[in-house]
Amino acid sequence: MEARPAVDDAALGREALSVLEANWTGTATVPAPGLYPHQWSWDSAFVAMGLARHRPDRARAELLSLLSGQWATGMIPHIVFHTSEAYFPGPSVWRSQDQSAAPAGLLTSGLTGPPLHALAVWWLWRHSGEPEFVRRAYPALVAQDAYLASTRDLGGGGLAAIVHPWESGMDDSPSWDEPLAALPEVRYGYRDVTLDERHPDSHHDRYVWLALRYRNAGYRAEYLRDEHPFAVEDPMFNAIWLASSHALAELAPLAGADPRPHTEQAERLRRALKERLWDGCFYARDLRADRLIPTCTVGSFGPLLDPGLPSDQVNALVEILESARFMGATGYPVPSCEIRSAHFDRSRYWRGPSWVNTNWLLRRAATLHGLPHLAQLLTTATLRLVRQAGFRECFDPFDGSGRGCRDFSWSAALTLDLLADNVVE
Ligand code: 9WN
Repeated sequence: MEARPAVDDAALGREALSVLEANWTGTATVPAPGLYPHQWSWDSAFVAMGLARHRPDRARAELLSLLSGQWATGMIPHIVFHTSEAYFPGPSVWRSQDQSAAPAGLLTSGLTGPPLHALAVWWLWRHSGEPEFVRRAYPALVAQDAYLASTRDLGGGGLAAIVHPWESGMDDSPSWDEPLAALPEVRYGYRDVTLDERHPDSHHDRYVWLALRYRNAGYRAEYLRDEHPFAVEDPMFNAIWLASSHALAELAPLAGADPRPHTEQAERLRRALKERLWDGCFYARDLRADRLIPTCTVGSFGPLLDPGLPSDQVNALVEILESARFMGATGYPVPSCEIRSAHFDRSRYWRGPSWVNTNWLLRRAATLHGLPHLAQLLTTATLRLVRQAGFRECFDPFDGSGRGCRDFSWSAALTLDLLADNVVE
């Protein structure tokens, strides 16, 4: 454990705000200086939610700047490049400028990310009002929803498929091992020092190969449907979409729109998650092999974000989450992979460490299901992590020591939100 001065809540909050100030470029908040020098999709949504009570103006600017990268297809890219700072894979890999659907004058990646943005807009609305902002963002959010429902329903069962591990935001999760192993042996050839340093032992050759295949196919929907070799229905990605559908239903009247399509979408997603991914726990489905991937990860608990999840599923998931398979055995919740799995690794990115963003999502889920004890435990333990180790990218789940980069934006932003709610009465 790194030594770190103990700080009180007010000081911790000030530190968090100063990290976010330092990571603000004038246009967007970078996830971390140096390592991640551009704007990432779900990072921006988390940052906006964390800033909602402190800097709603900045939170709105953050989301609008991300939405400016949206493609005409409705796809919100997982990275928007506002500057020319070096990062691999950068604009020369994605070549968004060659795509007529990409925004003019702004470079982006060609993949998408977890669709958290409607929830973020709702969160901002809830904490700061401002119907004008909702009206402005609403059409983009509806277009994103339509894109997922049409272009990404590759399995035809009502769920969206991710077509690259990077789209999950949980890049190295063991859930992708099987579908990645089924790809041909590839050597991309180009060794990128920064990528290898960021995440040693990752499947980088295959990641880059997959991205290039999709790009070379012109990011076409037909190619994804008929040829792309990686297509996975991920419970967390779809649960976030479901949570955003509920949010859209509440935002619709503010934009003068009918909430019903969004309520129906949420119900469709709930049914599809159960039919396609439930087997006592939620698992990812490999569409190319047509089977469930039998590893339980923190993503398995994503469907708890649905306030309408039936109580038998809620109880089963909470039992697993609190058991010695997950937070019952580690000092610091929530390990990103079940600890008894052969894939568990306490130090490897998304294969064991605990993350502030998934803790925050599960805390929200616990609140939605009337589980205040679990919500408080997640709040307290997450605050303990950042107090002790700083705003690190992720943390060893056993001893709480920091992993990955420092001054990580979503760790700082969500700390602000946890502090705001952590009022002891
Ligand atoms: C690839 C920025 C992003 C997060 C992801 C995290 C990591 C990128 C990388 O960093 O992914 O998109 O270089 O590994 O896995 O969740 O959005 O913080």
